Amino acid sequence: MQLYDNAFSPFARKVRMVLDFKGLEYETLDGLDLANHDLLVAVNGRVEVPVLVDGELVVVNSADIVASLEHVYPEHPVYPAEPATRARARGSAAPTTPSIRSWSTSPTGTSWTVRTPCRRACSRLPGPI
Ligand SMILES: N[C@@H](CCC(=O)N[C@@H](CS)C(=O)NCC(=O)O)C(=O)O
Repeated sequence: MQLYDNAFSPFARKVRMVLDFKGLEYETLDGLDLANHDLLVAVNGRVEVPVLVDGELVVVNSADIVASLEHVYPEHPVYPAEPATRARARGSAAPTTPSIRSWSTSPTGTSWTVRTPCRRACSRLPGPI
């Protein structure tokens, strides 16, 4: 299993925490390292980390990666079993993910990334932090 990762990405960190909790073995690749840019583009047209590659399965977006891991590797569950609690747990992550203003590094430099709630538009404010 291969994780397109980045040390500064809270989304990638979330996926690493789940992989570690489940005791799964994986390799990491810094997807935001310029040297790996083409590799990242090939697996995620949004050019974002994290991306999980598990054989033929390629999953992007941290919440979807966690859901996929939970489905494929149900041992050591990270979601509550009880449906209402599970729905609340999953829903609690949803409002923060699309609108987060994150510090991010990329092949084009370090920037603030602002995402709109619909996640269709993404603009960058100029200048490094
Ligand atoms: N909704 C996505 C957000 C992923 C995201 O924003 N990743 C940032 C790093 S924290 C990224 O790869 N940005 C690309 C860039 O800065 O060029 C998720 O939950 O995985």
